[in-house]
Amino acid sequence: MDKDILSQKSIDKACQSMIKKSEKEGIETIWDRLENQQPQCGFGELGLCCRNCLQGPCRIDPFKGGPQEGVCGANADTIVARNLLRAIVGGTAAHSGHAKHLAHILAKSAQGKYKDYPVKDPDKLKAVASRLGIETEGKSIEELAGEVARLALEEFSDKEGPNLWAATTVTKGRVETFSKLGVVPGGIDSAISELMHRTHYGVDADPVNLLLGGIKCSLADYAGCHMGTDLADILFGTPQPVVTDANMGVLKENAVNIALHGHNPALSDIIVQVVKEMEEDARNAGASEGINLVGICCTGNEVLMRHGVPPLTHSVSQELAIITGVIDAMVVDYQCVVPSLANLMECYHTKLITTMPIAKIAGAEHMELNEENARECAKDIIKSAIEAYGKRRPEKINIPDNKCTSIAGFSTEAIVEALKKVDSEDPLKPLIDNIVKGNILGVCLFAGCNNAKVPQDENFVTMAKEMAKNNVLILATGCGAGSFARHGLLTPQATEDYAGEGLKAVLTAIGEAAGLNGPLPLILHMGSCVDNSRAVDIAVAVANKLDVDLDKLPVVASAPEAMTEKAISIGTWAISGGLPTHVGVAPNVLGSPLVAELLTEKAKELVGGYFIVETDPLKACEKLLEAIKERRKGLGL
Ligand code: SF4
Ligand code: MSK
Repeated sequence: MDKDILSQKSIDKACQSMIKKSEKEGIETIWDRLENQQPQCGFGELGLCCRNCLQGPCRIDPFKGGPQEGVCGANADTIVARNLLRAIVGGTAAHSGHAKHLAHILAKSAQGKYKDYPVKDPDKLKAVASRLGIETEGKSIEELAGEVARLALEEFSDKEGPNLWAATTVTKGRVETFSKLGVVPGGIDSAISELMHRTHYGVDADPVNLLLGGIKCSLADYAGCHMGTDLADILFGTPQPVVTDANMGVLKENAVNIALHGHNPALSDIIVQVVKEMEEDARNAGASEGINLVGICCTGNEVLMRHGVPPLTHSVSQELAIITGVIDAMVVDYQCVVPSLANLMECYHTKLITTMPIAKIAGAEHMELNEENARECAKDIIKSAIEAYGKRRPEKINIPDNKCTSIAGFSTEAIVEALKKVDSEDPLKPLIDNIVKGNILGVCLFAGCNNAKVPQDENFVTMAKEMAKNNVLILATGCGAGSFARHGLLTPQATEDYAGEGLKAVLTAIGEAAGLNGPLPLILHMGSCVDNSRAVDIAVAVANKLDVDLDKLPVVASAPEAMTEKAISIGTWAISGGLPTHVGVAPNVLGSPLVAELLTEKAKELVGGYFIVETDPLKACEKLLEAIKERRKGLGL
């Protein structure tokens, strides 16, 4: 295949070699299906197609020559806004569904019913409990866990008053702004159902009111993300820096390779815990190197952050993992798991194992997680992978040798710990001083997915290098962080190679003080998609210390290859939190100039943050740097 065509699909060399292999073997991948879909529907792209009732589907003519209203009279603004809101509600349901699952586990753990899920981080449990206003003195860990879990589950209900996970984790200024706009969410499930209600046939038809509803639901999404992070840390431990390798070169021909994929650590963490007990079985089955766990997408991020499980690949390249011919089982929970994986089972020996009752795939084997007996379930799944090892097809095996060192595990707590090495009394001071002095121009959080419409990783890598050159401190989560891992950007060497002088000096000073004998990595990997909440915690701490609100900080966000509904809900809470937020893929809102203007301009007056839509990565950097400089000016820096 032509090299240019290849790099239009992915700039990751390992992925490129597997794309070539798939072509040779006549196997269809995500990029082929994207091509088969061309031309994609222009109405859909612009957000101008509505099928919210059986009188539709209705389409609005963007060129004004045809109908300007659907059968019910809904115009372009209403239809575009409603469609956007239905994406936000999808994202919110997914993030908070993940958090609710963990809350149930914590509740049962506290009752002594889920023995395999003891509290791993009692300090985090106490910190979360205190933040929520729970008295911690004189209570056992089980009592506290029970109270936190009960409160967490109440946060989904039709409760009165603000959602605690949102209200207790942002600045006072944000709470005031949200209250003034009437967008403070109560229960998360209530926010979800309210948004489904108001986007139903014949309910909310005012685009401004609709978008305010979208902001409210996105704040419920934020609450769900933060709860997801908190509860995962309580149950599985708060991440600390770990060193590992990333990319497909981590696969081992002589080991049983098991890929952990999806989002929730509820099963994957247990698999990591029991894998040692199964090594002997693997060796007896002929796998001389035992069992090799690897991660994909955000489940991969969860086990990378807490256990150093090597990240294999992400998002659009998940099919390519199977095409290596050595993945014996791909164990999936939920979210971002493409159904096409099952098609590959015809050509490869890999077992695709679904594990959640809400996420089955026709053609996959279903081995459901039973939390009452999680370790046994995990062992059964590993046994199944060992069986599959014996069915490998040697002629199909081709492991790319690309891999690079990666450092991950930068939870908020770990970052504060590293800063304490510089100033034990006042850990945020070195960070703030360097922002004030201009050694650090600002902070950028890179988040979100890969998207088959964008050459995989190209926007992430181009933008990170450019922002770092301009002395912007970079945080990353989700598949974006995975992309940086696969391209060697989560290393001290990347700091040497790409950081501007000011940033390099700061990362070196902190790294040396932390005993690393060199700088911190160029980019700090903070975890999975829900862990964007960790980045908010840092920004909120800095804002509180400076006594300004979040919308005054030189902090920006970017999802340069955004894809899922979850990315849309996160982007919406990021702008609501006051951040200029870049998206590198045009969202389906351009059919309404009014909605587009509300999101990219008017939002600034309402919440301080706003969307920047720019598909060119270098131009996007210019705009983000401009936004950072404007904020610095506002602070008198
Ligand atoms: Fe058409 Fe209105 Fe029904 Fe949408 S809700 S499909 S615009 S009639
Ligand atoms: S997994 S939501 S493709 S980041 Fe969180 Fe990656 Fe996006 Fe899924």
